[in-house]
Amino acid sequence: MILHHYEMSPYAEKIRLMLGHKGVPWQSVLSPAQPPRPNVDPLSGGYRRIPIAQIGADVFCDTFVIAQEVARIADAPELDPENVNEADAALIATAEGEVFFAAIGAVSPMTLIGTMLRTFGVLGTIKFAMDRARMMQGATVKAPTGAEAEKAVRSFLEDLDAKLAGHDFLGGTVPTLVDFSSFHPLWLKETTSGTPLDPMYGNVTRWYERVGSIGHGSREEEAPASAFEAARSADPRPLPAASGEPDSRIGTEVSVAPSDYGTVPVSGTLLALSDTRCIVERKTESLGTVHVHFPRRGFAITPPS
Ligand SMILES: N[C@@H](CCC(=O)N[C@@H](CS)C(=O)NCC(=O)O)C(=O)O
Repeated sequence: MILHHYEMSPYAEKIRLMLGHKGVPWQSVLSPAQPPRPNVDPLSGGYRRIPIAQIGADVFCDTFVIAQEVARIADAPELDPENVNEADAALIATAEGEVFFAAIGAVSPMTLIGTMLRTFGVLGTIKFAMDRARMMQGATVKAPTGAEAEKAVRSFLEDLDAKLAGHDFLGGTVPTLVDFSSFHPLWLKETTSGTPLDPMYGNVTRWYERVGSIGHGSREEEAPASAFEAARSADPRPLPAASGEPDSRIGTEVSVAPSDYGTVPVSGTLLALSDTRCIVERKTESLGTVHVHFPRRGFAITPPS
């Protein structure tokens, strides 16, 4: 698996830890923290968010489908988002929704600016802030700030602390998807604020240490050209067998885009649709035929824009 990511990306951290946990060797192709991303756009067709994973000429957008691929490669059904129970699904939705956005809003603006300046420099900080402001314009999610954000993080920590009493992991004795999905928003808060988690939540801080120490496993740096070559020299894998009533959109040109934020559409021919995934074919001059996989949930499939 090739992972297109940047170091500071919390969603990428979720996948890096899953790969490390399962000992799946992976190739890392680093992306800039904001578009333009000529290093990965030719593969995805312009999908705006990070991470993106790739196996040959199959490209996976969003950690829902990436986690499914890791689960498949590692034969680890406990990492597949389709297998989570209702309580874990609710916790994941809170972690990756409200808490993910609150994690930034809960950090004081001065601290945030300091972190950005150290990471991106002055010009980079201005560009980054403008990019993220643009990305959130028209977004259907709203990022809480100040006291509201702090309250959301605190209430999540309290909930986690109670759930972790007497357990090493949220999933019990071994880490499961709910652990990685709950970890990365707190990692975002810790890395942007430069402050460790509140030690008052002892179960959480011990668990956080445990999950963080899993590490990234066998990671190898690659240049974007190697990822392009991997796509060019492979055929997309066979499509999953169709089930149920055929959808009249199969075989037509469509645009697929996230419906919440970073809503840049990817266009191509709709090849396959299941309850949870859609696959779009892109015929490209430089890389040949590429299949791009998206989750159904949180994504809109529309006639091409
Ligand atoms: N639902 C997406 C969310 C991904 C996401 O929000 N990623 C952030 C970085 S961690 C992002 O793409 N931010 C804008 C960007 O990097 O351009 C997933 O699970 O992959």
